[in-house]
Amino acid sequence: MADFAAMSEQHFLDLPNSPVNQADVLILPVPHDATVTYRKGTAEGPAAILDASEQLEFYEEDARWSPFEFMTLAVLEEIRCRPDEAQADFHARLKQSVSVMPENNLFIGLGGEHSITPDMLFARMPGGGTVIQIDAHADLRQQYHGSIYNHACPMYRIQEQGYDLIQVSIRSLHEQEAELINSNTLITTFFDRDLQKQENWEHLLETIAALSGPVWLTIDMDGFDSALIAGVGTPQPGGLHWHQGISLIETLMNNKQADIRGVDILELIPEPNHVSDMMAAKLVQKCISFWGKSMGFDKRQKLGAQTRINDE
Ligand SMILES: [Mn+2]
Repeated sequence: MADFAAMSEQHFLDLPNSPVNQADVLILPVPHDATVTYRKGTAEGPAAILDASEQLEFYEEDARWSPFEFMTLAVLEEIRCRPDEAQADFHARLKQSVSVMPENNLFIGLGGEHSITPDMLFARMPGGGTVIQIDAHADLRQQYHGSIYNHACPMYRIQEQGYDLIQVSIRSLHEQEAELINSNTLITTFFDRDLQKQENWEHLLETIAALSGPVWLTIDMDGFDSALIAGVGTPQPGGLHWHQGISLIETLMNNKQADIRGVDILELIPEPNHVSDMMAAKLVQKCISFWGKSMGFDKRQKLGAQTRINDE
């Protein structure tokens, strides 16, 4: 297990990787792009996010600290579908790989397409819990193009297992998905248009602040405004502003009753101008910063990853 991380040649913020069982943050690249239906390229997402992270400052301006003065991290060796590997076998292997990782850390999966979320989530919170999904699409199709592993289906697989689901920024769905939302009391959907009203936005943040128990946050990049994030495969007009996304993450990470079992950031297609890549990288940084500050890691000794390099 310990040399899992040592084998990885990828880095976040250009920082040194710690052994997996000593890292406060685990970042798993999953460059998987098997079923995307419109524009391809999500397999390049994880590497683009890690590349863009080199341009971030160590100082995180919202929580006003440098998380990696105090925290360690490990970018894990990526998990990708082998040539000729069946989709079911790949997804089972991904779940198995994540299930044997140490648990006392912040886990962040980088996609890749949205089909990878159930595997990581089932591995990290097998006993149930709440899933917060930022997404333009409901992703509640039972199957699509003949596969339950299509990127239109992950939230169906999750609600089917009895997890509570909170959907945010939804603005495109099939009639059957709308019927499922109406009939399944485990699903709470905050439609994008409704979130334009301040009272509904505040209700969403209050809902997140009141969560308890295991929680997973899945961020499909198309949940954000496509004028801001052009680098997605299935763009939809409307969507969250940057600062709304940050407020949501901050509210979740500051909720001490919530046990954050993992985050995933998915469906990025890198863009030549790097705006979308940078935004995804900065979302990773915000998750780490808010979570670490909430855990009180700023009171630790300064023995983090950043103290092992010279950033001048
Ligand atoms: Mn999605």
